Amino acid sequence: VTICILLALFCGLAPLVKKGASGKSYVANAQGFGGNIEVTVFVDGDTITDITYEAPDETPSVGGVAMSNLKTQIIEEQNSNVDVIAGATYSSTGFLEAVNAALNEAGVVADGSNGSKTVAEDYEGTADIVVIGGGGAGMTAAISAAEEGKSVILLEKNSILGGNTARASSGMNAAETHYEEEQGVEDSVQSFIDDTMASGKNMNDPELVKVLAENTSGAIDWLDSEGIELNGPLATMGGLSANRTHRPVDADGNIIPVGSYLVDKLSARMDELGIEVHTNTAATEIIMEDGKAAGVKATGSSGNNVTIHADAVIVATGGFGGNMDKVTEYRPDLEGYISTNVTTASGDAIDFLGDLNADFVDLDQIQLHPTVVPTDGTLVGEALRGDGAILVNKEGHRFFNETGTRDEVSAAEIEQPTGNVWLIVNQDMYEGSAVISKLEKGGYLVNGDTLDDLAKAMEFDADATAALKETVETWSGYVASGVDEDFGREIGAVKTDLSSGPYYAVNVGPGIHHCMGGVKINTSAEVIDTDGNPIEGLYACGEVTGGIHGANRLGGNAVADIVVYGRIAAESAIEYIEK
Ligand code: MEZ
Repeated sequence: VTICILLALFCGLAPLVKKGASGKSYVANAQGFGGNIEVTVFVDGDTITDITYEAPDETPSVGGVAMSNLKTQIIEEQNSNVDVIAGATYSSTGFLEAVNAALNEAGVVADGSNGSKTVAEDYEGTADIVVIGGGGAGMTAAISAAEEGKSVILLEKNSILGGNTARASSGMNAAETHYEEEQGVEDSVQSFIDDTMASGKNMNDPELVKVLAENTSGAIDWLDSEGIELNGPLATMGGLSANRTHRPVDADGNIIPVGSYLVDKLSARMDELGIEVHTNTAATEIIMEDGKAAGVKATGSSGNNVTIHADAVIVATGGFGGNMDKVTEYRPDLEGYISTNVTTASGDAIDFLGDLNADFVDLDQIQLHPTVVPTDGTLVGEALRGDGAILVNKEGHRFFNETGTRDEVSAAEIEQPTGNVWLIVNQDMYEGSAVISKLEKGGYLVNGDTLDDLAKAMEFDADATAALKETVETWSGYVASGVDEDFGREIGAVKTDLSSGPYYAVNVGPGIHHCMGGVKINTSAEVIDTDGNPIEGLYACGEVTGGIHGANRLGGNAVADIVVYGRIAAESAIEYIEK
């Protein structure tokens, strides 16, 4: 990062680095996960402070206290009133987004991650390819194109890169990979297809699904080649008939959230490749010349005009699950649900692609994820259920197969007395899982050495406490016998029988998570218009597209989608440019 910023400063790009009120050039980079983030502040190209900020245990991982502590600490460390630009490569349940927002509020301008730029003045640039959206799909496309020697400019509406990818916790589904072979998992591309179609209620576009399934193994190899290794223990999630969820681990072998890992690694690679990134920059219009996409018009942070001319445009703006107006336009019944989405998943592409007569499919297919913290939308990863967590209602009873598909489990939760339920794990699961420790650091877990203690922490009455103890004992028996006599859950992948404590629980309920619908594409990621023809030079990938996931997406298939179709969009754009 330092090298990039120094290069930027010494190579005549200085006007793109913001000057603060003090007249100094400044940029900060923050990265990390869980309660810990590392913040590096550069002023005039020199590192002036390099600190690790640990959110105090009593501090929620989202909230004013943590943010103001961070700001104070930066200022104290610097011992001067330097202007700071904070960028974050990772957003832990919105933590760093919140940090950025706080710094912004304090009059400190967020400048995006890894030396990316927010340009306050009108700006005009040219590249071979412009990518709109800096989540996993956009970054994959940008990197793939840059590695083939194309110049790329990426625009991101948020102040940081990552989009909803940064929030994915569990993993990436892939079939017939070398990791599956090494870990003795039997799987097939056909099984991936069958599971995806069944979960999507056959509303999916079968050609798009086939291409997704056939390319997941190659996507894992590509990630490997980028130094992005999903080499942890393979897991399962709702609706999967094999342990095909690939997860990353840290240096100590602890399972870590897939999204932050990907975002950290992909954004670092973008840096290495020198991809020009404009954060705080929202696309408003695709420039068309002679019926072909020829660039993008966007609005920067100060309302300034950003115009990028390019030979091809890749749209990777994500869904609209962060925009309740749009969600309820298509699904009035979802009014009032919390969302796991970043607010910049706002569906702007529906407008600017709609202006071009692009076709859209399944916009009313919006997924509720069953394990979302109802107070703030924090996602509790689905792989925890695959690994052995159970769900109980406030009466202490299990009520459904925890590894059913998301639509089924969410619907079952809505039927429960409060609509919210408890996800229960134990110390066996906590060991080796940074995913669980992250939830604890965030203040989301209650715990108890015994089930009585846990029930007390969950404020269960005597009947519910007795029921909880019976539920766990019965469940342990099912794990031992290999048969869930109540709900027919597959026991194979379960790693603990929950028979011993200490125990931990998190209150969860359904939350708006994924937009299955979006702009229509073909298997080359070309955007299709309402007459059924590709719009020349225009490509789309990731959650902005519709048709891949049908009526219900499988957990872990979005991460597969962004890598597979991000790469395809780049390949198609390159082929088009070179023709
Ligand atoms: O695919 C997802 O949405 C995902 C990985 C979410 C999760 O539960 O972690």
